[in-house]
Amino acid sequence: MLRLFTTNQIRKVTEIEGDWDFSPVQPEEPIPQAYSYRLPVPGCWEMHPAFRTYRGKGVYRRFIEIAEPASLRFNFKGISHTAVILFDGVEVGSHYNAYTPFHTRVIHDVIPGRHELIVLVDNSFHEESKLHFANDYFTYGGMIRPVGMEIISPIYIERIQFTPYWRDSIWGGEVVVHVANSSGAVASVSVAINLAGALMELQECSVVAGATVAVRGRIACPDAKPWSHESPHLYLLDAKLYVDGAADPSDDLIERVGFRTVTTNSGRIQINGEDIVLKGFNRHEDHPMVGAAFPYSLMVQDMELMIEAGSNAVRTSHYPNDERFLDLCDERGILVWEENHARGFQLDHMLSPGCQEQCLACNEEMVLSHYNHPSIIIWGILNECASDTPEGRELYKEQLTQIRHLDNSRLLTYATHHREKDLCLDLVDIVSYNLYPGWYTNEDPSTLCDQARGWADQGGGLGKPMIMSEFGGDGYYGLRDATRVRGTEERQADIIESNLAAYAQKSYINGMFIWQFSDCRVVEDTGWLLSRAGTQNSKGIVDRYRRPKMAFEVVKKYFRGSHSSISV
Ligand code: ADA
Repeated sequence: MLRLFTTNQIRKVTEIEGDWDFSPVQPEEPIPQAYSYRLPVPGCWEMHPAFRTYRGKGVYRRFIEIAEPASLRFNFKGISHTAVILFDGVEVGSHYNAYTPFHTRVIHDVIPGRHELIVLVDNSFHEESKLHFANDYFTYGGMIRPVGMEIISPIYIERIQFTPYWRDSIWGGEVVVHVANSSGAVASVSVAINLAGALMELQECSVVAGATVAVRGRIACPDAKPWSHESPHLYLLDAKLYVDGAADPSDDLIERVGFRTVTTNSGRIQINGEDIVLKGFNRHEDHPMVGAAFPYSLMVQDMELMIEAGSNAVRTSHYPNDERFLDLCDERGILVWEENHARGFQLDHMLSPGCQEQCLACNEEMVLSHYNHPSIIIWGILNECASDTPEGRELYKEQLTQIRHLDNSRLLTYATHHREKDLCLDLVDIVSYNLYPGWYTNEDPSTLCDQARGWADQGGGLGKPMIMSEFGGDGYYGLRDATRVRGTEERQADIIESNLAAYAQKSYINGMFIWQFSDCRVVEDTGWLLSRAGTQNSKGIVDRYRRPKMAFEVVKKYFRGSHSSISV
């Protein structure tokens, strides 16, 4: 399943799921002589007994049958972490970063018969890989997210960008349809839009060979109902492409959108003009049975548990998520802070060759591919990186400027642990702190929170909404002890209770994200002084198998509102 709704009626899209041939390869051996394994796609190779801890290169192969002459394009939702794609031995695409999708180029004039698709994958850590390295989560290997094959016309809709607005007491939207021309000749194109019962023709324009054109329009939708946490109304936006005055459309793309606005005012966050307090979890896409390759059923399980705990929000720490999970957030009305892929970069790492470029590429892919999800209300960048240095500030600034340029309709933030030393708070809409009172320090959460407000006010965040973006502590599932010592479920529950009790009383707090939803696997050799016991980060309020710990009930008590003034 690529998405939770049908994205095309004209363009033929099929998922290439199931077993692929697989072989690990030596660094200097690009294509294997033989394939001894078969691995499921989507899937992580760590789930196979032979590759539980394999870090290196591997090659996937699949044969494709084509019935009629066609142009093809492949859509890879996520390969961890570097990919090179070969079609009949010819390179047709490449990509770095596990957590953002990409397409191959259009492959023209594919003749009927059997064709070979090869994907070279690398999950090794090395100097050029700045986003993936030994970290406090796990970089799996393989084709971790779905793969689609499109039979596509040479002139096609590349993407749609929909920005909703509320004007003169009705909902409407700005629609931008990007049309690409991979043919050898200039073409004249027009687009018909159908959205929430409203129809619109986007003006005819020409697109030269090899180029892309943005066709724009504004559409009023008087019958549309707003999207919100309580009532997440969704609408299909159907775009049909007409080329050179043809009577019938030759391509289409269907997006699913919602009508809502996101603003800040008087130090608070508003959805559709109404103040909101975000109550949620930091979530890694990680599960012991599947690694990072979540099937839909496990996404739903996570979602239902988070809803049961009373949350209305999720932070996709620390990378863009599988789009099916975002689709699910759209459907269930869960508000999303989606984050680029960057955790814990020191300044020298940020300044090292390639790092900023890899972040910028990730930002662009994240924003452009996930632009239409009404659930996403915040873009986040660079978790706990060097926002306390002038050089780091320049890099934060460049990335935030880039995202504002790509999307001016959402709020921007980053999670900092630099306390009074942070230098970038003036650059964002929301101030977000990762502080761990009760776990990494013995500070009182209420006093610390007031202090943090003071740092924000002094440091460029005056008058801005504030979120406690991470707090919590380790709790080993099943370790219960009346002494309530560190690591017990009791102590973890105490820490989370004291944090939530404090933040619930602060009128300037607009959001709280518990670290973390579930325990997650971490890379064994992080080189840190204190490695994580059991190679897992154990701060989940459910364990890796989603069994609730004692803290789960505490969260429920606060997030569901019966024991606090947290209101939504
Ligand atoms: C940081 C970081 C998280 C996690 C957490 C912890 O705040 O953002 O990824 O590592 O600390 O558990 O210590």
